[in-house]
Amino acid sequence: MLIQNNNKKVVAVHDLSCIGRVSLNAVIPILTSMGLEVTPLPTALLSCHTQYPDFTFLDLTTEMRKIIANWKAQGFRFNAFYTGYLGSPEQVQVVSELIQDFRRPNDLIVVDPVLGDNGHLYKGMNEEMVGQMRELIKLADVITPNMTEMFLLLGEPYRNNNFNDNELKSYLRALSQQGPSIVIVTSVPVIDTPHLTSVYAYNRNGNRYWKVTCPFLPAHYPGTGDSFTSVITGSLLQGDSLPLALDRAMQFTLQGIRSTFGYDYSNLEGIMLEKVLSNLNTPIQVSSYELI
Ligand code: PXL
Repeated sequence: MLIQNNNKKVVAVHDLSCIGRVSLNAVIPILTSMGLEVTPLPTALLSCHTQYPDFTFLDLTTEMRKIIANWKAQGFRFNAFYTGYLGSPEQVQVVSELIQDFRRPNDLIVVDPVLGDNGHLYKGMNEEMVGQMRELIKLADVITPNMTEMFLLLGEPYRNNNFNDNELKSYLRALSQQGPSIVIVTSVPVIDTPHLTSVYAYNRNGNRYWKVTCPFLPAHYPGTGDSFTSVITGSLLQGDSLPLALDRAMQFTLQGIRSTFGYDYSNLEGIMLEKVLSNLNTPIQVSSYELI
């Protein structure tokens, strides 16, 4: 008897930043630990991520086109496409074509619309990128913007206080109407409770809204969004429900932050993934999701 390899294959379209546990440096170990086969499609090569005061940047758009053509010619197949930091508006176009060429009916398309944080665009991002990202999310099944990215995609001014559940639900619904059936918004502040942060999610299939809340530590670590969305992607590909995927991703990210916080350490390096990767193989202990 021939035994088939049923491993799921994920194309991970992110940059490779040598320093700092962001993008491919986070995505590959997390998805691999979750039993998925990762095919990286690097979008750019950076000496370190763009929150460092200085970095080198090699755009890989031309190489990406060659890699995709080569995969196409050899008939390679994948089960999921997960995109993150993209280096230029043209690259968004390349990724849209990749998805449209390769996607099969049961494939999972996850788009993390990496554009900015804390009300600001990341260095190198501009309005044209925002416009392109609005197009890319139309192809996605799942998107995971933070609050800044949510407002950019909706074309509304950024604010970060006094949200009630109904307001958040209408934002999630508005984003879902643009294409993705699942919308997950991260780092939502909790009214009058600065030590907590929430993730809100909407699944148009079933018309359900979910919320997961966890402690907020006053430290910023680049790449936590990449870790969060990698666990969501791995969890959904393993067959978990959306609320369970939310719980796993939230808990893993919190474990990573807690394992790092307290060291004499440059936060720019990101969370110490090495210390918590093995937690991805343990069953969830405490579930905290709510249906709202
Ligand atoms: O997802 C975060 C990220 C990824 N890649 C690059 C970045 C950042 C955030 O700063 O600069 C290159």
